[in-house]
Amino acid sequence: MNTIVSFPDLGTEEATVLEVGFAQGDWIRENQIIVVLESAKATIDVPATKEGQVQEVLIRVGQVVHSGEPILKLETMAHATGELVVALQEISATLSPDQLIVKTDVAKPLPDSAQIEEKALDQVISLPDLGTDTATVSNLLVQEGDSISKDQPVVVLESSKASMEVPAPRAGIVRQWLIHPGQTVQSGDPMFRVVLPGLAATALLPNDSKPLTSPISESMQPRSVPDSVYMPSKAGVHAGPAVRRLARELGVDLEKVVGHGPHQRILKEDLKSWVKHQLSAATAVEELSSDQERQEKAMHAEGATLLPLTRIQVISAQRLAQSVHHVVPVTQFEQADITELEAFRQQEKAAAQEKGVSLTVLAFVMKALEKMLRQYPRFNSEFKLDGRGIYLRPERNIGFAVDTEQGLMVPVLKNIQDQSLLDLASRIAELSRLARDASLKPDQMSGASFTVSSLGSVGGTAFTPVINWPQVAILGLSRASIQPIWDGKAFQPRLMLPLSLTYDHRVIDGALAARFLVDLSRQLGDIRRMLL
Ligand code: CAO
Repeated sequence: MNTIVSFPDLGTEEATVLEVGFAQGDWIRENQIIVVLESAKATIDVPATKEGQVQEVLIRVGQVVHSGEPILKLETMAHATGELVVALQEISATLSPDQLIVKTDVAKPLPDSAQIEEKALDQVISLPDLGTDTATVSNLLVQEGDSISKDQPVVVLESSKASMEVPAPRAGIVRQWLIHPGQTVQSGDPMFRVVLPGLAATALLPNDSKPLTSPISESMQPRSVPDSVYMPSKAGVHAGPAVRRLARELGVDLEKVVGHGPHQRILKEDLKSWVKHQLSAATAVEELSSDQERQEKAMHAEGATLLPLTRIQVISAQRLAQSVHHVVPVTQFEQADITELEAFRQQEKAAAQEKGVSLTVLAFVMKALEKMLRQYPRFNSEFKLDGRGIYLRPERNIGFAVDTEQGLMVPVLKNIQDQSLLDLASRIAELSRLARDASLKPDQMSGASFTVSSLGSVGGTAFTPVINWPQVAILGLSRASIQPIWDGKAFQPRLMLPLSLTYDHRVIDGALAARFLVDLSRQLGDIRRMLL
C-alpha cells in the first residue's frame, strides 16, 4: 500500500533541509530520524511516522520546506518484517548449532548487523586463578575503548594477603568491563570483553569490505533487515540520519564520539577522525603482537632459554617502565660522614639487641629523612597530571626497597614523625621479614610519599635509583667505607656513606636537590642536629 509521508508541524514558518537520511528503495522504520532541518532558531530531527520501503524521495538537501509538505512516497508492508523473521528462522533451522551465533525469535526483534558481529568478535576474558578464595576489585587500570597488550596489568585486586595486579592474557581493545571497583570476585569470574587485535580493525571497516567472521552467510543479513529492526541510537546523541547510518555501518557507538558541529552535533568528519584514531590504536596493538611473535621465533631458532618472571617481577618491570615514561629524572650524589653515627650505633647495638631490635644505619637515615621531608615539602609531593601544579602531601610515609626471592618489594613506614629510632629499626626489620615471607598486607605496601633504596649491606659505591612514580624523589644508599678526608691540616680516616638522590626535575630544581642532600649529609654527620 502506497502512502505519502509529510512533514509534521515544524513549529516554524519554514526550514531548510540539512540532511536526507534515506534513498529510494531503503527500508525505514517508525520513529527513525529521516530528515534534519535547520530553521532560524534550531536544527530539527524529523522522524518517520510509518514503517515501509521508500518508493520516491520528494525533497533534496538545501530545499526550503514547510509544515505538511510531502517528504517521501512509502510502500507500507505491515507483515513484511514478520515474514522475513520466519524466513530467517527456517534458514537457521538448517544450520548446525556451532554455525549459529544468533538465534532469531519472532517475539523478539532481530538483532542488527552490528550486534551479530559484536557477538562474533568479542571474547570474554575471565579472572585467572587468584590463589585465594575471594578478592576485592580495587582499581581498573584501563578504560573501555583502550588498547591493551598481552600481559599488561588491567586490574588491581586486594585479598586478605596481598594486593595483586592481574595481567591481560591477550592483546586487544577493551570493549566492556564486567567487574567494578569494590566488587568481590573469585577465580574464573568474567572480567571484561575484549575485541581481538586482528578483528578490532575489521570491526571498524565498512560492511562491504569486512570479511565475514561468523559462519552466518550474507543471505541471512539482507540489507533491509538490519534497517528494519535497527535499535534507535541513544537519545542523548546529537547526529543526523546520514551520520547515524554511517556509524551503524562502521559499528561505531556514537556516544563515544565527540561532536564539533552546532550544539555538539556529530559530523561525518568527527566520525571519520574517531574511526581513524581507533584504527591506528588497533594497528599499534597488532604491531606489538607481531613484534612479540617475531621475537619468540628468533629466540626459539637461537635456542635461547625462557626464564619466566615472577608475578612481583612482572609488576616491578611495569612500574619501572612507568617511571621512565612519567618523570624527568636527575641523580645528585653526596657522601655523609657517619663516623660518629656509627660509633654511637655500635655503642647502642647490644642494648637494642637485648630488646630484640637490630639497630642499622637505615633507621638513622629514616629518622633524618622525616625532618628533611618536613623542611623540604617538595620532596614529599606528587606532580599534578595536567602539569599545572604539585600536590604537597601532608603525611610523610617512607617506602623502602627489600630484596626478596620473589623480586623487589617496597613496604612502607607510616607516620614516622611519631616513632623513635628503635621503633623505626624494629618496624624496618619486621616489614622486611614480612616482605621476604610474602606476607605483607596491601596497606603495608601502599601510601608511600618517598622511597629509600639501600644497597649498603650488599656493596657498591654509588647507583642511580629509579623514582617510584607518582612520587618525585628516591634516596639511594651505598656501602659506607673508610675514606681519607682532609680536615684542613691532615687526612683523617672517616666512615663515609655514599648517598644518591634521584629527583623529578619538573618538580625539584638542581640547586634545591643539592641543598637537600648536603643538609641530609650534615644531619647524618652530626646526629644531634636531628633534635633541632
Ligand atoms: N654501609 C655499611 N653497612 C651497612 C649499610 C651501609 N650503607 N647498610 C647496612 N649496613 C649493614 C647493617 O648496618 C648491618 O650491619 P650490622 O650487622 O653490623 O648491624 C648489615 O649491613 C645488614 O643490614 P640489613 O640488610 O640486615 O639491614 P638494613 O636495615 O641495612 O637494610 C633492607 C634492610 C631491607 C633495606 C635490606 O636488607 C635490603 O633488602 N637491601 C636491598 C634493597 C635493594 O635491593 N635495593 C635495590 C633496589 S633497586 O633494584
